[in-house]
Amino acid sequence: MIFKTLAGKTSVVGLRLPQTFLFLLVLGSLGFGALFFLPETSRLKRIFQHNSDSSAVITDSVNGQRAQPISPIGYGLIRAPPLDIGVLRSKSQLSSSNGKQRNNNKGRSQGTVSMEHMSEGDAADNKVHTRGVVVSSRARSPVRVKLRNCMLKPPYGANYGKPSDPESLQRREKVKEMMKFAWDNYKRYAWGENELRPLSRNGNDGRTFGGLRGASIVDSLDTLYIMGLGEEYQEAKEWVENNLNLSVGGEASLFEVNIRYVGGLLSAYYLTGEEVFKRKVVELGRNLLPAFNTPTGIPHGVVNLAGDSRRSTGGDLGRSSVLAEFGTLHLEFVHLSELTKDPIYTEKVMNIRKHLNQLDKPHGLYPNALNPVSGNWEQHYVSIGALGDSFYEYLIKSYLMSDRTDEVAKRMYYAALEAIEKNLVQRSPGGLIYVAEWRGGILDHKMGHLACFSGGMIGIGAEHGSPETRQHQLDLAANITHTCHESYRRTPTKLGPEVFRFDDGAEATAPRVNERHYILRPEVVESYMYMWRLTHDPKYREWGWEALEALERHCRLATGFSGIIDVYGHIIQHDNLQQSFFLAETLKYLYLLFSDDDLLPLKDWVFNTEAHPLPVIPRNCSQKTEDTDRWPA
Ligand code: DMJ
Repeated sequence: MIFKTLAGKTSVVGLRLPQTFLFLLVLGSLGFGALFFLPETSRLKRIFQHNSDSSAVITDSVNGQRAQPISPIGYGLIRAPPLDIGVLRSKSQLSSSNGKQRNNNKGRSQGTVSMEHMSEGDAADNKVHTRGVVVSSRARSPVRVKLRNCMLKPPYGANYGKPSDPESLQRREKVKEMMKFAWDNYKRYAWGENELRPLSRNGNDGRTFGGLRGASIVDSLDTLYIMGLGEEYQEAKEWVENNLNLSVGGEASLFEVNIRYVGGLLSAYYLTGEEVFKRKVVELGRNLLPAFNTPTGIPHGVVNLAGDSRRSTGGDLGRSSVLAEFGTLHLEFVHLSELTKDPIYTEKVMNIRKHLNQLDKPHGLYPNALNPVSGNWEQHYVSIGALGDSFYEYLIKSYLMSDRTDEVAKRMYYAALEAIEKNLVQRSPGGLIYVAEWRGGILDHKMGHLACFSGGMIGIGAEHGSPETRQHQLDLAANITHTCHESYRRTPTKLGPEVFRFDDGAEATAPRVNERHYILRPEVVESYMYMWRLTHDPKYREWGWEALEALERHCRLATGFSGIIDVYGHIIQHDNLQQSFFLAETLKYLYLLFSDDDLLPLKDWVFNTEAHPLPVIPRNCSQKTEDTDRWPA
C-alpha cells in the first residue's frame, strides 16, 4: 500500500491512486512539485450542531459550583520577547538558591508555576535570566489549581531534557537549527499557507484540510515551544489568534484535521496554558461533530467545517470509512471532553470502540474499511501500515493516557497484537523481521514506511502486557526497528523508501520505481526515539544521526526541506514539499532522541499520531472522578 498519505491518511498529499502518484512523480521531476487533489464532491451540509458551551467553563469538582471561564492558567506561558536559544523552565524551579531543584509538585500546587526562557548555559548553571520572562501568577481558584494538578504536567522535569554528553547536546542543537531553518523558509515563502513548496517558493493549500489554513503553523507550535524557539512560537501563536478561521466551507478530512489541528492546538494549550488554544480547539471540535451523523455513529471520512452540508461523505475508499481514520480520534476527543466538560466527544469515540469490539474479526484481525451505514467490514484487507496503522497505536495510547485504567483499550490492543503476530509477522530469508499485509488470507510481503511506527508502539506496549510476553514484545519492537533501519541503510541516500519488499529476492528494498520516494516521514526516527527511551542502546541515537545527516545532504535546499523522488537515485530529484509533519514529528522526534528522558517523560505524556504531546489523565484527578463510567468494560 503506498502510503498513509496517499492511500490511507488523506493527508496533505491527499492522493489515493497509484496513477495519480505517477502523475505527481512526473510533475515532481519537471520541477512543479507535488500538487494536491481531493475530489470536489458535493457540498456538505451540517445537520447536527452540538450545543455545548464554547467558553469551556470548568466545573469545580470540590464544591460543584460553576466557575467563571478561566483565564490563562499561567503554566508554561511565554510572553517573552524571543531568545535565540533557550529552554523553558518553571520559575519555582529557577528560584532555587543553591542550584538544586525544588520540589516541582510543591511549586505547582501552590499555583505559582510559570515559565522563563533561558539560555542553555544558564539553565545548566541555574541562573535566572531576567530578559525574556513571563511570569504569570494568576489569581488562584480551586478550578485552576485542580486543573494544574491533574492535567498539566511539567514538560521538562529536572534537567529540561538537556543531554549530559556533549555530543548529544551538539546533535540536539543541530536539530533545533534545522527546525529554525524549516520554519524561517516557511515563513518567508508560504506564511499562512498549509505547507511550503521550497522549489517553487510558495505555499500549498492542502485541500485535505477543507479550507483550513496554516497547517504548518499549528503543527509546529509545540515543537517550537519545546525547542525554546520563543520568537517563532510567538509568531505562530499570534497567527492562530488572529488568522486561524475554523468555520471554513470546504470538505476536510476528519482524520487529518483531528491529528494536526485538534492535536496541535490541544498540545499547545497543555504545554503553555494559553487560553487562545483552548478556545480554538473547542470551536474546532464542535465543527467536527457532524461527521458522526451516520446510522452507526462510525464517522464519515470527510466533514464540512462550516456546517452547511446535509451530510458528510466517505473518505479514501469511496463510501467506506477507513480504520486508521475513524480509529484515530480517541486521544483528542477524550481530551476535548476533559476541556469542555462535555461528554459528547468521549461518547462519540466510545461508540466507535464499542462497535469495533462487537464485530467479528477475521482471525482476530481488523480489516481496513468499514461501511458506516451497515456497520460491516467492506473487505478483508489488513495492514499495520496505510489505512490501518494508527488505529492500533491509539488503542495502547488510550490505555496509557487513561493512566492505565482503560482496560477495554488494553484488551483490544493485546488481542490485536497477538493476531498480528500470528498472521502477519514474518522472517525474511535473510533473517529480517517484518510485518506483512494481508489480503483476504493472502500475504503481501511488503512493509510501508508508515508501518515502521510499529517498532515504537510495540515497544511502549511491552511493559504493560503480561510479564511473560514483555521481553518477547520488546525483542519484536527492536527487530522491526532494525528492519526499518535496514530499509534506510540499503539505499545510497541512506533514506528509506515509501514501501519496501521481501519477495522476489528483495530484502527491505524497493524494486518498484513508484515506491521509492521519501517524503520526510517520521515513522522510522519515531521508533528510534521510543526504543532509545526504552533501552538506552546508543545505536538508536547513531541511527537517528545517520538519518539526520541524510536529510541534510539530500533534502535540504536553500529554501527549506523537501522530500525526494527516488531514494536509490544517484541524481536527487525533489518533490517540492516540506510536509507539515516534518516539523511536527520528524524534527520533534529527533530532538527528543538527543534529549534526556525528562523532556516530555513518557509516563506523563502520550504523543498523538502527529507527535503532539497530550498529558496522561491521572486516575486520581478530581475532574475524572466526575465521570467514573468513562471506561466501560
Ligand atoms: C502523519 O500525518 C501522521 O504520522 C500519520 O499518522 C501518518 N502520516 C503522517 C506521517 O507520515
